Amino acid sequence: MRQPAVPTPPGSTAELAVRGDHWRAWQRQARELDFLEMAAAPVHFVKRAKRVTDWVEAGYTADMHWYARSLEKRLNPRLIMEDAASIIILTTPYHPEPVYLAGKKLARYAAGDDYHDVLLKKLRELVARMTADYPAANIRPYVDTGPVLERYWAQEAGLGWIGKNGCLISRHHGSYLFLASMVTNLVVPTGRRHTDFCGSCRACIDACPTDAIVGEGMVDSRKCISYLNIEHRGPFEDAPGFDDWIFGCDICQEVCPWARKFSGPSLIEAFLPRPTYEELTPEDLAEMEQERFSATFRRSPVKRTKMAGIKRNLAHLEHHRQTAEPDPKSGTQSRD
Ligand code: B12
Ligand code: SF4
Ligand code: SF4
Repeated sequence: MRQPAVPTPPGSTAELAVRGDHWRAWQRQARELDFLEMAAAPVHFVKRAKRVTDWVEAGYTADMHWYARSLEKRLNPRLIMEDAASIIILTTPYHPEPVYLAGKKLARYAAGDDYHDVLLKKLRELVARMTADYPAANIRPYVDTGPVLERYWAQEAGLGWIGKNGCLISRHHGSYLFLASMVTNLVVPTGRRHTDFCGSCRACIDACPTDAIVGEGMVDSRKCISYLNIEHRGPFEDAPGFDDWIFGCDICQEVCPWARKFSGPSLIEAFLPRPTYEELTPEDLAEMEQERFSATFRRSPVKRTKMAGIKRNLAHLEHHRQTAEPDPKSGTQSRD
């Protein structure tokens, strides 16, 4: 895709230039709201956009057709907000220890309440404060809910780098982090692009059981367990084993030395694991009726697959457990 010129935002006047003391006060408030870090990058047309267009053109979006529809906005934030000047990214950790649902592996990010709801609420509080300080401000907050390349902007803002596993990794906090973003016409103090620290390591690429990491930082969703057991609708055709993951997958982070060494606890109680999940048996889950499903997974990201999806995933794990063949990656009998 040709890189269009990005004009200077029309509103970059004194009333939109944020003073350092205001910025620091907002960062303090962000910490009080349980965000770990808050940093910003100046708006520009995404560099190395070909990586993203290649990802779409290769079919790596699988059935996430909404992604291609918003591609131009993802590459050029001025299509989201004409006078956008800065993109602000915030991080907060989720629970870093293994989590189980009915004895199966559950992605850590789904241990507690849905992060979209929890973080958007916090973000809106911050936006209210920022708008009170700068009435001419236009601020759009997103938590995975808008056409924003959140990991890209996090790296541009200096919060970490996009690892070969595709995740944003912080040198101080690992990668079990949620990202939240704001597109704004405010001109805020910006950080410096973070350099990559993967070096010659390729542990994530080697550990991915379905070979879904097809290039450095390039994940083919069609092969990724996290896509298949969360986003895919309908029955699985020729799907691989899921290594006992019932919802999501954390393998490419579990093996990452940065995630292993630097992950800290979640700061938000709503993200802690729910004890009821461990008490459930596979039979409970398989026989669950809608009413109990809705109560058990109230406010949880697991609801995204709906009851039919989670039962399908469970049946898939059970099927693979029965037909398990030696796992070529570990040389041992596969668990699923
Ligand atoms: C679509 C999507 C998915 C898809 C596709 C994943 C993917 N890798 O793209 C699926 C469903 C598979 C998925 C899975 C997961 N996701 Co997801 N997902 C998204 C979403 C909505 C868009 C991501 C996207 O734009 N992908 C397209 C690719 C092309 O974009 P990109 O990787 O950013 O592209 C950059 C790199 O290629 C990089 N690059 C350029 N050149 C080079 C060169 C090298 C050498 C490298 C390494 C990189 C690099 O620059 C490109 C431009 O930015 C974001 C939210 C958002 N709005 O950003 C969440 C998001 C990325 N997901 C998130 C999470 C937590 C997950 C899971 C961990 C959940 C789980 N446990 O199951 C897994 C991780 C799988 C993985 N290894 O990536 C978090 C990640 C937080 C973090 N610390 O990084 C996000 C940011 C949501 C959030 N707000 O917190 N996800
Ligand atoms: S989330 Fe799992 S399946 Fe997807 S790339 Fe990472 S290790 Fe592979
Ligand atoms: S496992 Fe190694 S290559 Fe993969 S993201 Fe972590 S440091 Fe980078």
